[in-house]
Amino acid sequence: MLLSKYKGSALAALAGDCIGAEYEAAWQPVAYQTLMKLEEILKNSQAASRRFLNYTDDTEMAHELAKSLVENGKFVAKDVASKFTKTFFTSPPCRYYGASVRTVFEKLQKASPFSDPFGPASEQFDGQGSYGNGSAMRVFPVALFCHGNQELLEKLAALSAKLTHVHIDAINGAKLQASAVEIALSSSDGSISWLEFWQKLKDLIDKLEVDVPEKVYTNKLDMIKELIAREEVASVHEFEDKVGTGIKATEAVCAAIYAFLMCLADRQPSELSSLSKVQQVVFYSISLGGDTDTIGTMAGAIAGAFYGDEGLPSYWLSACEGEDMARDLATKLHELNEK
Ligand code: F2R
Ligand code: MG
Ligand code: MG
Ligand code: MG
Repeated sequence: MLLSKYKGSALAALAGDCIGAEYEAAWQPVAYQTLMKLEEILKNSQAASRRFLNYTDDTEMAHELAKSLVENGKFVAKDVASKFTKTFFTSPPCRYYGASVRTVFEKLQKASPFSDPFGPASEQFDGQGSYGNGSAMRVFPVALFCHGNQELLEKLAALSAKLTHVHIDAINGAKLQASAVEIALSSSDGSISWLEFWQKLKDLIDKLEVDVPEKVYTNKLDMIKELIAREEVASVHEFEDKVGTGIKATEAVCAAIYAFLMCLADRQPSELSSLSKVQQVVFYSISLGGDTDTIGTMAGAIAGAFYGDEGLPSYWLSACEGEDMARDLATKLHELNEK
């Protein structure tokens, strides 16, 4: 069962990125009908037209991080920085990296062989660091690598973030997202309520934000609880207004968590009822709009870790570039964790 959860996490993360990327530039809610139309296309697509959904920076960086953890059996900052940088400069334009992170890779490349892997990130935005969601979008392999060791998970989530993102919100976003995947790996459908899941995340963020004046995650998690608990489902516009779906880690990470918890609470839209639970989470997260590939990949990583890979249809996965790599890395991370 644990192997199914590892594969579920990596494969649903991939599907969330590949499917979400179809809508990322639209910056508006995605109608359920649009997503169900894509579902029909995927279901009926012939083998010849398979793998037409490209993954983006989210998956590319997650896979490089996973490869490094697998090859070294531990987190090696210079190696991850080297893999991120080499991939950035050799990947096709369809990866759509964040606008400012290029500067980090240019500086890392200039200072090769990566003598100061954390230096360039700490110079971003006049020393403030990036608060983009790039730290969290790629972090799920850390959760798979550290499963059962929360202290190590938080340490490696922070270190992997700091290679490109040193802003406290980006670091805490990576810790929160990785912890959500860990809670999902450690529990099962029926064994935990949405409120218990939420409470575990709230306890963590209370600890992480104890010295953070703004407490953005604390406030957004409280808002998420309020929205899920109330009778009327929030419109996507209300959600965008109160929590957000944008490029900030504080928005996209909370949106992914909201989508997962809404489905765990059985409050998913009836339009998606013919789908498996993992599919529902991925589609629901994308329907929120905004940074759809990133919200989709993070919601997918949590949902796949919770429900396993059984609910992921082969017609979804065979449409996605990177399926074999995702499967292989999940299997290797599982083997490593078993040792
Ligand atoms: N870049 C994209 N999507 C662009 C859409 C492309 C579209 N498909 C098309 O056809 O055109 N997606 C990817 O970027 C996000 C992850 O970004 P990351 O790695 O966090 O990058 P970066 O550059 O560090 O931050 C992103 C932007 O956030 C703003 N920002 C961050 N920190 C800031 C600060 N301290 N002060 C002010 N602004 C800050 C800047 O605008 C950055 O450029 C994911 O969505 C991934 O999918
Ligand atoms: Mg992306
Ligand atoms: Mg907004
Ligand atoms: Mg994105």
